[in-house]
Amino acid sequence: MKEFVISEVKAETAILVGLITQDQDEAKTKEYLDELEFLADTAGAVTVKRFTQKVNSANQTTYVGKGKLEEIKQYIIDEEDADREIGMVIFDDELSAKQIRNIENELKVKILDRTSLILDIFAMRAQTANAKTQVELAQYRYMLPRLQRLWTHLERQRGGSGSGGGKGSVGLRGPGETQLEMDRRIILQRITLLKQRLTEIDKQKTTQRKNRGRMIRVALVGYTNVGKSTIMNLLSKSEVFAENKLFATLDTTVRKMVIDNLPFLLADTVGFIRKLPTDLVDSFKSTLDEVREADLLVHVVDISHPDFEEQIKVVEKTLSELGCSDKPSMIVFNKIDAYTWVDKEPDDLTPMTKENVTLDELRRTWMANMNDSCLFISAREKMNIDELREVLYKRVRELHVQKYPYNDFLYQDYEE
Ligand SMILES: Nc1nc2c(ncn2[C@@H]2O[C@H](COP(=O)(O)OP(=O)(O)OP(=O)(O)O)[C@@H](O)[C@H]2O)c(=O)[nH]1
Ligand SMILES: [Mg+2]
Repeated sequence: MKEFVISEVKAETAILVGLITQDQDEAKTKEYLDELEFLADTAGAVTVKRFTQKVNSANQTTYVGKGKLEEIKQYIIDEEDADREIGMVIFDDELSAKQIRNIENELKVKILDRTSLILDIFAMRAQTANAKTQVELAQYRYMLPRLQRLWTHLERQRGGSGSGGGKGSVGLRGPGETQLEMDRRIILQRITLLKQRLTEIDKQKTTQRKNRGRMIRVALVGYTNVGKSTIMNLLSKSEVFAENKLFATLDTTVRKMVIDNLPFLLADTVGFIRKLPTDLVDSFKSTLDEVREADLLVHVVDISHPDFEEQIKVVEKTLSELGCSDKPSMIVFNKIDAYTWVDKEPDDLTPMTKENVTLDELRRTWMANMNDSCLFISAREKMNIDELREVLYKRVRELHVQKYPYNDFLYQDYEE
């Protein structure tokens, strides 16, 4: 099978490419590329250069315009001449088969896009059979339309050339085509098998979940790298892997928690990210079941991140795609220790920007917006953790009484 796009990323160098469009101004593109660089770093690639281009929309055949592609090509050649090999070029948006093929032909290096890079990280992170199966399925789903389009294109070439022996198809027809068709069939078979496997795992998980008894289920959700696992570890004294990399968590971990005699379940889940295709989210269905079946969502936000407001929107959008918009929820603003702002002098009359907002002002605004159902903590510095426990206890208890009115535990508690 031809290995394209999805390939191992070692300690190589990378060039990043993004577009500045009507929907994505220069500042936004910079933020996206910062994130893409972080993703590349997580995958083990060092970014050496960024290219951006102002356009109305992405070029259908080469993503960037011809001139820009030429510029990138020249850069790669110059670097190679100076003995600095460029390992790959990573594009910030998902590329079509056609775009990949054209760009690859031109640049002659490995081409990745945001999606294949994320999938690469997922593949690296996957630990359990469940996660591995989900990632493999997602990778094939990514590959299939790209193969298919390649194949349709050859098919059309043959059709146009009359009785099969026409020009343009020499060397491509026959074995080439069969090979692609075979690849496609193998991938389809593999997808079916993986889906069956996931259904099996799903069944087991559903049984496991049923056996969990009458307990309220709380899920930590949020953008990647906001501190979900750190909070999980702190609250449950468990040892979930947490680090300053994107997608440290791929598998859900569920821990039984007890606060003041009240037992409930706390789940740590995979982080969300921008520009993640919906069908990819779908591959992680069983991971996300924990979110779907939760009674309470604790949305964790990294308040020290300059884009935290957009991250909140992305998470809310993903949650609504999962049909979870109406669930009881609360927001936990984490990393208050790392929040910074620029103080304005009293006589400074330039307009306030978001960099000038103090933590207190931010807190007041959000408390008002959210009817007080938000909290400000630092999981790392253990600030306001008792408050978090208290609020969690209160919310879980309310939900518990609603859901299991005849629970023995609560009766006991009431008599006290
Ligand atoms: N400054 C600061 N850093 C924190 C805080 N909480 C977590 N971190 C750091 O943020 C990074 C990400 O933390 P994780 O707990 O792995 O985040 P996550 O949300 O589980 O991330 P994914 O699993 O990748 O989605 C780690 O380096 C943590 O040490 C905090 O309160 N303050
Ligand atoms: Mg995590």
